[in-house]
Amino acid sequence: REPYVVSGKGHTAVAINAAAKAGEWIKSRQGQVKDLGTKTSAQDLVTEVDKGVEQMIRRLVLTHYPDHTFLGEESVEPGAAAAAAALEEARENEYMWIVDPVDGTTNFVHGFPFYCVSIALVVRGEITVGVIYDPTRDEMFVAEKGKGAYMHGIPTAVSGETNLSDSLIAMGFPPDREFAQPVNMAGLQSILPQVRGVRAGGSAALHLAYVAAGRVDGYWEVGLNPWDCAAGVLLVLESGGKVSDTLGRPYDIGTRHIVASNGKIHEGLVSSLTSADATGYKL
Ligand code: 2AM
Ligand code: CA
Ligand code: CA
Ligand code: CA
Repeated sequence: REPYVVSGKGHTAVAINAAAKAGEWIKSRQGQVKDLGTKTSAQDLVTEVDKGVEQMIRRLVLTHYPDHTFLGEESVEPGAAAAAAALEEARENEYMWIVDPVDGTTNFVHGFPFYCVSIALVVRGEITVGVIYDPTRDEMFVAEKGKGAYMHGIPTAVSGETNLSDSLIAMGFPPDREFAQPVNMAGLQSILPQVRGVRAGGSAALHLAYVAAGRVDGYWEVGLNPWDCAAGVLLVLESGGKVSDTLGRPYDIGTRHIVASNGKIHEGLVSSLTSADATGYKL
């Protein structure tokens, strides 16, 4: 394997190091969860590994940058309102780390090897570093604002596909039955007949990394939080792709309903979701 580091710059090296250590630990715990709990619903899972890994990453980051703000999924009360409030508060600091210790907890719990660590650094509202690490495949995706995106030293690039009908599309089903499930069913019904295939892997961050790497042509999901998206969004943008909300408006760190693609099929995805009233927004 090529070294993980894109440049010698401190922030990126710290993010990569934390993601690598965290990922190694998560992988070693697969199949050995001791404390399985739930959050907003019986489908919204959390384990001692999610909490422990978040503490580990927090320590690794704050040792280097004690003045920075650390926003981690497991340190925020569950629910959209608490997430928005935590983001507002964290935004007051110039430097904000946004971390999802395990993205794809349900997969992790079941031993379905599709989960990752996601670490982003936001500087004055701009995502400047994005790191996503898949410990199962030992794949480290790294993006730096203005400097491109890489996996183990090799630049990642979105696909060149221009036809929706030849596209492989990823989506996600967050475990929110009241809000997300009806929206997702409508979206799936609209998009599935128009494309080559649809995949729902269960990790928003890893799906975004796969858009960046050209492994899928596009991806959409509603009801996400900043820690699911921030790192992956920079990966997609630095790989030549496009990210917006489900109505086609520019992505912002508070965007919850997201479309990411190679750019060429973006308009098709957005208009399909809009015409099916599957954007997650009240139209
Ligand atoms: P997680 O594994 O970190 O919780 C699956 O479609 C995606 O939804 C995953 O990225 C998953 O992240 C996320 N997710 C899980 N529970 C959620 C919830 N209650 N609300 C919003 N997103 C959630
Ligand atoms: Ca979670
Ligand atoms: Ca997540
Ligand atoms: Ca998580």
